[in-house]
Amino acid sequence: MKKIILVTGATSGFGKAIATSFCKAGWNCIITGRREDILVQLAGDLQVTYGVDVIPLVFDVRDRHAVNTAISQLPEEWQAIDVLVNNAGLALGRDSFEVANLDDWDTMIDTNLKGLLYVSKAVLPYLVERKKGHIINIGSTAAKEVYKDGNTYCATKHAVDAISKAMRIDLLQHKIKVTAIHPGAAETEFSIVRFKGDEEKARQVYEGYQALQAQDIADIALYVANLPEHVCINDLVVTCLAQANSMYVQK
Ligand code: NDP
Ligand code: 8X3
Repeated sequence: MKKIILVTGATSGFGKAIATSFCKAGWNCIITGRREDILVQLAGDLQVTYGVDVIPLVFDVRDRHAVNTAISQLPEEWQAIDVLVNNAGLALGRDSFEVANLDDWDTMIDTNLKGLLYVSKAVLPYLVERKKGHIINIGSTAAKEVYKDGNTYCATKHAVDAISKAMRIDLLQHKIKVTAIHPGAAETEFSIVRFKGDEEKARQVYEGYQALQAQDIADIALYVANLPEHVCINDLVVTCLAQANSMYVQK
């Protein structure tokens, strides 16, 4: 029987690469995101290319009701989820605390933290029932150190770090693994979203060094998900060679 993975934020970047890598490895896949056209197209492509089953679930992770409805109504054969990847997330703006935008802060907190909580709570009953499963939370190097003008984005990722540790303790009794993967700068749509469509500003973030690529994170997710039953990588920080931590990149 094929294993099942649910990946949030699969319309681009890490999520898309993770969904693709797991499908390539023969897993059935539940992919989620808000952009329905991209999600449906990706589901079709993955099914045809890799001969696995893929279902797209369109919801905004900030919408608790929509999250619950979509996940609780999964057909029975899709409820045996082996791995949940909480990946959907974003940064909005890179501004000093006193001028940063409160709406941006709300969106980051609602998406990166509350969205992750809503999806986890909705999926958990399926894992608890089977007394097995693996939750992989995508944090960031911004979960480990705060950098200038990163204020609330860093705070949401510190919260992902904390909640991953807390989940690990509480879910041990159900034999559920919890892994936090903390990537450094990676070339995805992340900076385009952060700088609200300013592609030139986004490009400059990755100028002068070889940043991580989405595939690097997908390879790592596939590795941690395929370890023996008794082995769990709890916390993993990964940067490109040019980056030492969230504050220092050698260009
Ligand atoms: P992308 O912008 O390429 O992808 C983000 C994904 O999140 C998209 O699929 C988007 O889908 C989804 N998403 C965003 N908001 C929502 C929402 N409200 N509801 C549902 N889905 C949502 O960025 P990355 O792949 O780089 O980012 C993925 C994760 O990795 C994020 O949590 C990010 O913070 C983290 N990260 C990124 C790093 C980087 O440098 N790129 C480094 C460290 C961590 P859609 O728009 O269709 O809803
Ligand atoms: C995303 C990477 O460097 O903007 O988490 O924090 S960074």
